[in-house]
Amino acid sequence: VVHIAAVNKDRSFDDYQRIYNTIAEKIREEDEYDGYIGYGPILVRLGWHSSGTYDKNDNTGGSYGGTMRFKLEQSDGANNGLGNARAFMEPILKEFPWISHGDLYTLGAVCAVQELQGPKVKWRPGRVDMPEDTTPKNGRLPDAANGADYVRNFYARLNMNDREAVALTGAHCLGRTHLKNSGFDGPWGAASNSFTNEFFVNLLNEQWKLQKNKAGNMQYDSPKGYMMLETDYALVQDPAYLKIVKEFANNEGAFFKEFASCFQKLLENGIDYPKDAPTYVFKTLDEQDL
Ligand code: CCH
Repeated sequence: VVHIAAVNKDRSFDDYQRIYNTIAEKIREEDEYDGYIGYGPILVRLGWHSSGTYDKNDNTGGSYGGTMRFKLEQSDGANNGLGNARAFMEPILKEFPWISHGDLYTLGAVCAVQELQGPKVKWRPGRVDMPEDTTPKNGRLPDAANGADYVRNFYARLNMNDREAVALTGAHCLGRTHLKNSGFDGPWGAASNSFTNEFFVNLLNEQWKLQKNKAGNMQYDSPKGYMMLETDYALVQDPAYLKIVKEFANNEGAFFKEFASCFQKLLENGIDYPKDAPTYVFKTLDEQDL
């Protein structure tokens, strides 16, 4: 399967920055969502789940076709709760009907990372909506009830090495788990709507205890009320992962740099960009005094 980015010559950086600003302003306005966490974290999850179906072995899945707009993909149990993020995007699609679903979902994730004080993430347009029969089968997103070997294998399918796997998981500084969505309960830390290296600091410094939650699933809990999935905790159980966790806990700049590059890679997996395709770095609302 080959997915070639289609660059829309009628659209410029300003057109995409306008969409960025519209999403960013809506995040700012609707700040009461999910106990005042806001929509940032779930927009990051929408972009990641749109991309996380990629399989490097046959180049299927990924963000290109925008197949997250179809019931088949939405009904994957791993996507429970993302209806709120898609509903957030509905009026944006109405206002900018020329953007593809894949471009919108990935741009939304980049916008959320940046507006929540994370690193600048380069973004390229050109994803094209594809028909329903190209939707990947359910079951390609990760299952949290697993250890380091599973995590390493999972990220290998996305063409990600150990350092990239650890950096990507650091997005769990954002948001929280919800019993009604995933059967897990609680946030990973205190600052659920700002992008920091707190996930790694908490992994190393909290007193973690593996226990069964109200839904009967195993998770690590700390006295402060934070949680870790088993796949998160695997990052301190495996010696190669642990080394990287320590680096990112001690050096937020190193985490930001790695996250910016592997998040772009995640969102672009499986897409061929023509040589003349533009790369955009969006300005935050703050930088525009908006
Ligand atoms: Fe994640 N994630 N994630 N995750 N995730 C959940 C929530 C978020 C796994 C499982 C879960 C990444 C990797 C993994 C976010 C970003 C990323 C939830 C709770 C589970 C379960 C969902 C709920 O209950 O609402 C597993 C397993 C992996 C594999 O290692 C990666 C990679 C990213 C992004 C780069 C974000 C953000 C959330 C919070 C969403 C919210 O609504 O607050």
